[in-house]
Amino acid sequence: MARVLVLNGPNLQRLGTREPTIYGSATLADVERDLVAAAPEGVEVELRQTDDEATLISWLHEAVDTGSPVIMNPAAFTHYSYALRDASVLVTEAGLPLIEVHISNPHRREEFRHTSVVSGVATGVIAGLGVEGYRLALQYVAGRIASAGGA
Ligand code: CA2
Repeated sequence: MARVLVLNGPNLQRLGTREPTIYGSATLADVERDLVAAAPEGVEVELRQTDDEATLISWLHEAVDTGSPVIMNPAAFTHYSYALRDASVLVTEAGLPLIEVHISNPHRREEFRHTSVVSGVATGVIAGLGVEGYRLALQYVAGRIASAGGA
């Protein structure tokens, strides 16, 4: 059984409760339900959220240690956390995919959101497709797992 970690950064536990014009009305629990339902046989999805940078970094270390592919919405950490970038490098250097997901398209928003310090070290980036972006990321990751022969 391969495990995919779906990691979410600060304030995303509030998803679905405000700013619906930007983020839609789905909650993180809805996203989790959708991903678990979409996961092919042999792929387990574990969704987590934290407001704490150190915790998010420790989860990336855990991904390296357990060989788990990562789908990550770093939220506001995206724009300034060099520590998160460094931890993301560890994931991709271990040969594991790390897909950066944003619900909104940060490039259509305020200037400070136009910079991602994570994108340059991520395997790929999905932005602006709403919460569907998580499922598209899972589809890609599941394909990578399958072509690697599972695990
Ligand atoms: O578009 C995204 O997914 C973001 O990563 C969301 C972050 C924002 O800082 C990034 O620039 C883009 C904000 C997460 C806040 O989450 C909430 C969503 C809805 C309601 C309340 C909080």
